[in-house]
Amino acid sequence: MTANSPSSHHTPVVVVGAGPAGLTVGNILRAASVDCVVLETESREFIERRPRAGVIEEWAVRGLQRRGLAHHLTERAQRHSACEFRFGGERYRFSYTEVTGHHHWVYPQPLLVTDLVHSYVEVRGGDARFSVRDVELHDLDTARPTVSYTCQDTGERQVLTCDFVVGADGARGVGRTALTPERARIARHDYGIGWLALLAEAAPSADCVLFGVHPNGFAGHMARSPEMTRYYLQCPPGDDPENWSDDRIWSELHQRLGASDGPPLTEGPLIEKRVLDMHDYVVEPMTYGRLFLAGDSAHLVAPIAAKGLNLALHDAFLLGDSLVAYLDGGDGAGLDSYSETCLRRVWDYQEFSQWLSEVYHGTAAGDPFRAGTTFARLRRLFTSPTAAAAFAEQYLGTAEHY
Ligand code: RFL
Repeated sequence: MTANSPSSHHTPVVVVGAGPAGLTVGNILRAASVDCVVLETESREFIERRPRAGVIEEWAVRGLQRRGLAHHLTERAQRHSACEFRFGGERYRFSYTEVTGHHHWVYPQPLLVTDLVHSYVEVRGGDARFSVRDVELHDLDTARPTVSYTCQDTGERQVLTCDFVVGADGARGVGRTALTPERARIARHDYGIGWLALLAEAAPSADCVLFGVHPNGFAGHMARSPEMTRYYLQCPPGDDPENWSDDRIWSELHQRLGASDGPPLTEGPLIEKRVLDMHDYVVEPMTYGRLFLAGDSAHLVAPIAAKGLNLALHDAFLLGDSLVAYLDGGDGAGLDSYSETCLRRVWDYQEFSQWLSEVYHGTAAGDPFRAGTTFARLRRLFTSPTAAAAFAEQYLGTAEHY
């Protein structure tokens, strides 16, 4: 099929993927009256319920606010000012707000996606096409790329011609696969570790994120809402969630997050149980011709330091603003430097995740040397104000320059 077929249509930007990255770009374009089409393989109902992230950095919320996208978030999200490490049966609270004056926002990703879809479709009149199939990208190295897809309702093949394609379709989409080894380098890192990711219909058991550093393996506790808590348990990579009965899960959580003076965990039904293999990748550069990747399609960061959603938003702000500058006024400087600017923060966050991974997992590696250095890292956070300030800056993403 060609761009001249009867079902073809032109729009300045096609955004592939309605996750936080794609929807934020779409909203920025629509706010500047730039037309675009957002294509999404899942239904609207599905993406508005898909549970994932929850921790959003302050600069990212400010970025959403500046673009009129954080109204509900700032009304409903919780602010967190500390995290707590638990090891050797003791609690070590790290009050990052005391160190930096900054905090984290906790707002479930499905709520953010719901807000972004609503703003894009109902408020800004954006064109979003859900449940599409077989999306393909063509002619990306020309000034007139096309995107084709099959419409679920009619079964017909549709073609969109455009000036730019935004590949915001996550880790398994077509955006990343378009960046073949001849077009970009993909750097990968595998931690060789799995996490059993759990969602419990249970109130959070603490007013902050908990990191359990235990000889059995890492355990994490992250509030999502007053009724919902995310837990993680380190497990072998590729482990079958069926190996984890509810009783085994709660028993391990109690052990790994236990502390002599800590209140017991509040248990509840486990509504999600899946194994995530901890790995990262970075696509460099994040662009090819008229294709610009944003979010997880360009860089996957294991949820160790809760950075993925934040990086997706960072890309989207830069890309949305740069596309508007180019399409409105012919200023291409932002698009030219887009990949390089994003990647500086991406690599910084990847490095921090790697550092933190050793803190979480080092004591359970069965290697007394790694256990010794892990405890040294932990002790340093609570004895050295300089180390504490550096950790807080990385944890909150508050460095002045990347
Ligand atoms: P998304 O959210 O994956 O959205 C991509 C969208 O593209 C659609 N899609 C396609 N659409 C059209 N054509 C195709 N061919 C398509 N293929 C796919 C998908 O259906 C989807 O709707 O990517 P985006 O926008 O880049 O956003 C990235 C974030 O979702 C991700 O980084 C975070 O969820 C990662 N993450 C966390 N990040 C944080 O910053 N803080 C956290 O606390 C945090 N916790 C997590 C997480 C990710 C997790 N999982 C499931 C991997 C916890 C978990 C369990």
